[in-house]
Amino acid sequence: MFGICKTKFLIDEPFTFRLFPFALNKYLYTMIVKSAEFICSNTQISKLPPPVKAEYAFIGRSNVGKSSLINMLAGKKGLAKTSQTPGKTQLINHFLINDSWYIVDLPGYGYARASKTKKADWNKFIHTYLDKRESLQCVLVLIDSRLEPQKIDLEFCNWLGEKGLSFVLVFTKADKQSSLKTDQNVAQFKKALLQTFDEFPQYFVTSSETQLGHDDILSFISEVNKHFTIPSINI
Ligand SMILES: Nc1nc2c(ncn2[C@@H]2O[C@H](COP(=O)(O)OP(=O)(O)O)[C@@H](O)[C@H]2O)c(=O)[nH]1
Ligand SMILES: [Mg+2]
Repeated sequence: MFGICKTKFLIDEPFTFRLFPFALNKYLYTMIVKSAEFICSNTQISKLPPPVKAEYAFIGRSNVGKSSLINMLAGKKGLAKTSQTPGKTQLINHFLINDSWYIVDLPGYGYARASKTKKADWNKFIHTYLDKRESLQCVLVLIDSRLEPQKIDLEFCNWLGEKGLSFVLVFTKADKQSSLKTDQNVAQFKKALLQTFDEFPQYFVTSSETQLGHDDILSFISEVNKHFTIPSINI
């Protein structure tokens, strides 16, 4: 589907990692979101919608700004719920955009007060979804642009790398500090990630307050959608 690139994952043996072949500055137009609707919440992988539409999983630490970003992209304030307090429910939420592709809202990781068992359950549930979902095109890993590289984010990226899953990075809340500070934190994250990867994935700097990143992310998704073909399994 995409150019397959051998990328060295330094901790392990070299592995196959899908890279997106198009550069950001090649995007010609922005997708216009005409409709965005909530389809379902699931606690069971077996009950997800059939994998016949391209889907994009949004994930990150609790409070990273995931719901706000989804609402911003969809142009609908109340679509994904936003809150100051991290939710307890572990749900996979599907939102259908323009009747053609899904935004998938995954539970946030790294909620400090969750018990060990809860964290293990989260891992199993999410890892199974990410690893097995045939129609998943890309994981958007949200990173708080105000922070220095966080171990939990790097570990998650490394897990995606080990599994050979395609991902891009989305740095959130950029309006909260100067662009210089954001650039510094992105550069630090890059440095940290390059200890285990030999290429830095595509990334976006965003703000749900100012809409920064809106056009670029939607253009990226629109480009990937062009290459989507319905998987022949499980239909
Ligand atoms: N200034 C600013 N605040 C944000 C942004 N994104 C999220 N927030 C705030 O950060 C908090 C957590 O956001 P939320 O979307 O609920 O995070 P989630 O837990 O990852 O879904 C809320 O108070 C949001 O208003 C942003 O881009 N800029
Ligand atoms: Mg949320």
